[in-house]
Amino acid sequence: MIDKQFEKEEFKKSVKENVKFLYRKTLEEATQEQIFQAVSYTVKDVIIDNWLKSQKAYEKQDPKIVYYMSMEFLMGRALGNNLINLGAYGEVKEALEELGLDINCIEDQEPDPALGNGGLGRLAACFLDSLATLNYCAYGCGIRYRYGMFKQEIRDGYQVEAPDNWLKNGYPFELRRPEYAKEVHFGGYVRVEWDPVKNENKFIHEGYQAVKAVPYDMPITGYNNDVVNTLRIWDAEPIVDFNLDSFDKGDYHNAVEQENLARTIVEVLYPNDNHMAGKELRLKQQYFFVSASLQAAIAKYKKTHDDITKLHEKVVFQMNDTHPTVAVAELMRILIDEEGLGWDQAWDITTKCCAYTNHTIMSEALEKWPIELFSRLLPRVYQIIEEINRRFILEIQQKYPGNFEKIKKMAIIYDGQVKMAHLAIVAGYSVNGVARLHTEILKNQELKDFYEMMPEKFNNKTNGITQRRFLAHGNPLLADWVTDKIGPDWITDLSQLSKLKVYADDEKALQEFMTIKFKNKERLAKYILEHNGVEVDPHSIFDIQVKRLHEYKRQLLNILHVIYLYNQIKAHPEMDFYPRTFIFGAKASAAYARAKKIIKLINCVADVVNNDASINGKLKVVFIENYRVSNAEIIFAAADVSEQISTASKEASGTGNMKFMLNGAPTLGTMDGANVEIVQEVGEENAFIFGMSSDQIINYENNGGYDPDFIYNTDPEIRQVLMQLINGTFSSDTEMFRDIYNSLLDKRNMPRPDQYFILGDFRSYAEAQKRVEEAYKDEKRWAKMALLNTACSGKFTSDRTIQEYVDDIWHLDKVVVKEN
Ligand code: CRA
Repeated sequence: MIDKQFEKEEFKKSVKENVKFLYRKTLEEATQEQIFQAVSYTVKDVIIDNWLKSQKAYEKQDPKIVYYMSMEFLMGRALGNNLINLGAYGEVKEALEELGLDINCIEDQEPDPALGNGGLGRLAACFLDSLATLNYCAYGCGIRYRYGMFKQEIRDGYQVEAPDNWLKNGYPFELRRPEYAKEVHFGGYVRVEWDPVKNENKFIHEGYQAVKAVPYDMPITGYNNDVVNTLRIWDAEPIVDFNLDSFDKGDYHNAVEQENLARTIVEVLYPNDNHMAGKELRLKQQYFFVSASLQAAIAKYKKTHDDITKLHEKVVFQMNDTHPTVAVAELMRILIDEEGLGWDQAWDITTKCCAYTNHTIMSEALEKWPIELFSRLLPRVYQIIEEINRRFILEIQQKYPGNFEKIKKMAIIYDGQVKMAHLAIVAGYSVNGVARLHTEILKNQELKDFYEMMPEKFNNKTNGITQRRFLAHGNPLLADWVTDKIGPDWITDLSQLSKLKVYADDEKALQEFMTIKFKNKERLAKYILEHNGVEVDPHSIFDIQVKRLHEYKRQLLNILHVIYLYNQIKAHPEMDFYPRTFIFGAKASAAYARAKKIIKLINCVADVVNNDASINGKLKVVFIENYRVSNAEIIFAAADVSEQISTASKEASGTGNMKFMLNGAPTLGTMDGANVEIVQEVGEENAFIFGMSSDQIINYENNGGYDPDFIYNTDPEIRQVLMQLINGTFSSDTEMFRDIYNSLLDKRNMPRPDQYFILGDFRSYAEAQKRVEEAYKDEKRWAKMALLNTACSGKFTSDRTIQEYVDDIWHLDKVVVKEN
């Protein structure tokens, strides 16, 4: 049933009134951006009613709550998604049309709230969508960065970063909640005082700097169930009262420092994906939002419950990677210092409330903090971690007497560093990986010692994505077609897609499916022309790799293969070659020089290839600027081939792979991350698998690597490609790509040349690409493959993932908000 506010006449009236009140303008005078704001306020009105209703239902039903603790939430735009979930997209689209407005243009006015880097942050956003849709009470807890993920501009082929001032015009879908502000303390020292009543030491934190954490709430709408949950992100403000106090004491300097701390702490998202920079400000950010979120969660619990020792019956904190792991020590601090519990009781509660998800085995991503920094910034929390560590080491000694290797490998504090993963595993009651292969590698390699000591904690939760955003909203043509064929239940039960399998040999259905794909390719071609000024042919194969730029993801393998194809076409102009458009989209961390060079290389190759008339447009290379959630939706819908070519064992799961599959693009990939499960679902004959296995890679790594020289020496075509990196083919500056060349071949490259086995997998990749071409030439075969990818993608909904978290880890209660 459609809400009254979305009856067209009501809706139009409300939009006009909002334009008037907000801007003192008529609709005709208002800009598109102002109309976006007005429309959003109308939608928010409806959401607020459901938000209140949800809160009332939660108060009455008192369900267990999951707090999803995450440094990142890559939300993407809210307007369209909210309309989809409220079941009002069509209605509003028509109402806007009647006002002479195009809903796509209005949606395009919204800045992407980009409070995340890549997969991990987008996963958090999909999880919130699924939690609300499945009727679970959940809070997302994070930071309201003033500047989100930087905007990427490409100038002269180089990435240039521009600030993402997403709050510039005010964000309509947020609500400031000053009444829930909390204080967070940094620095200072811990004074120990004897408590004669309790007959024990008291620990008093003094001389600290304080920051006020002020929450902003964003509504998270469930699909057609009136549920509205909350993403609570914290802003930092100086504490005014304390300031005045400081002035009185003449402590001017301290007052200024507190003011500075408040200003800098939430300033900007660290733009690293899968990499730890180790900056002090980052640890401040972590503690800031964790402390505020825990304080708020406990205050909320205490409002309606009086036994703090039963906290775990109503509350669970899920730690999204180690970034929020300081939560376990902060929870101990609150329970001991503020709630007055003893250590054992506090530990019992903490270890029943905290659970940890691991998202990577990349060693440079593992968080380790120098003791000096940690104890200076968080003296009381550090004390508690020391005690956790002391007790854990005793446990190790008891279990493995005399085995000092175990202590060395497993201690939380060792070698002058605090190891956050070890803390998370020791204090968490659950440790999960994000795809089957990844969890197996954790158990058998990276976390082997922990798995042997506490196997009951380890479990797998294969990632998922929300079909509401990545099919219903991003690909309306296919969404309508699917609904036409199997009804609308797939929107909340993606396993229904398997019913599409009966159309795998139905010529009419296959043709419809491919016609939709073609229209989506035209839509993307239009976007590329408008935003990149490159003309691409929607009849060519759209071969797409979009994801963060990282050496392990091997965009370099892709572009080297493009060069190889280019050489082939030039050498054999008569060769039968199906036209191909290679599309890239990727942001490189601002400080990751080699990744930025790879972007430059892609653009330089594009320049040469796209402007070489002699190849008759058979090859095109496009780098889409500023890849982000909003253009991702358009890109996935238009893909023929999904490039998932990471070095096996390195990509914990991947989630882009699932979005492509859902939209009918077969995977060209390695047996890595969730690709393994994708292939299992769709069948090997409907994917293009290549490359070394994770066992082979790990085997090489444990035995000092492999020899890329041998390949260079014995394969002249690969050698030619490598030569072209340094002989001026793609840049008049022959030194331009020297570093990339050296990364593959120079013995001095650390830790070893071609660390990611690009040359090792090159031939196998080229052969797989050949198979792609052969398959594509056979129209019927390809259509069947594409359709089967959509039909077999049901497993990869985040609804399934969330239900598994609920069943195995969180044990939440379903709530009812919508009365029938
Ligand atoms: N970079 C993994 O690399 C995975 C996501 C979400 C990552 C991806 O393979 O799909 O997490 N890891 O689980 C990560 O951020 C800190 O580790 C990612 O997004």
